[in-house]
Amino acid sequence: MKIFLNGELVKREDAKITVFDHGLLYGDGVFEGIRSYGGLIFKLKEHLDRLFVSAKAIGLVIPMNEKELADAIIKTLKENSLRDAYIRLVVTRGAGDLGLDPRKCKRPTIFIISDKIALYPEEYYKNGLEIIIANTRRNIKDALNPQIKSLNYLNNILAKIEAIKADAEESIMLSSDGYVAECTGDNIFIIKDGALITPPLDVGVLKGVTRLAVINLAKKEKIAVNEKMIKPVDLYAADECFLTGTAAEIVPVTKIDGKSIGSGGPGGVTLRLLTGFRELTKVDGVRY
Ligand code: PXG
Repeated sequence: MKIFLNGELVKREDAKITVFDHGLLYGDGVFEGIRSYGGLIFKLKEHLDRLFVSAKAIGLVIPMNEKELADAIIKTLKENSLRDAYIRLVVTRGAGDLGLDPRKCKRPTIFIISDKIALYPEEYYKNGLEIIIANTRRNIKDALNPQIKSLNYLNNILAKIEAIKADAEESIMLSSDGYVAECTGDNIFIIKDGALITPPLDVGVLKGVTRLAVINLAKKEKIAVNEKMIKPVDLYAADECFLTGTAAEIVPVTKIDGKSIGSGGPGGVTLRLLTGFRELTKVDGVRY
């Protein structure tokens, strides 16, 4: 396996960065998780755009432009002969000293890891996930805006640990004022009376690439979409529920906090959207 590291493709065992990298010392950096399907990189521009938005928000100037990063991703995929891949693109503040001061970091570290995609177990799609609402609240926007896909994922990891302890597959995180925000690595949707509902970005959630693809897919299929505030009680009363993310695609949720959602199995609208989404991944992407 070859890793793209600061402009070069190096062997996995040689892909090393210093312990003084602020990505490691402070979680000071940004990243993207991208996927390719049969030689097509899905929504590459959307991911790169989001990376630059995240970087700008933390005052990090990426020393490569979008075209150069896209070329680097393609080069890495080709070098590893990957057609169906998971791509992790990371940009850190770079090597600095032991203080927080980002000015001490002279050059951002850029790396790209590509690997075979580890698919979610088929039973998740057949039977749906059992998830919980975590006690850990999502970061508040005024502290660390969840729209920044930063290397600082402790907030999400704490909620993930709650899920693991509860023997659940995922955690829903609420905003500080108690509205449904998102899961630890996925956005959330419910279906009520045939309409799709998802929390607005304002609640403090990541602007998921899959989220937007699903919203557009639903509109095309004449399914109403409402971005509005969701309370836990609305979740329990939903007809259907699903999560969206690059790794998950669209995965049904059949139980929340031990309560069955809808019929207790994956819902019809969810499955219809999943079929549509998988069709999209076969045709919509950057070919390499
Ligand atoms: N919310 C959060 C907090 C995320 O980290 C999403 C929503 C979904 O966004 P996208 O753009 O992927 O639709 C994410 C993304 C993994 C993995 O390995 C997680 C993500 C992306 C790719 C892989 O668990 N999370």
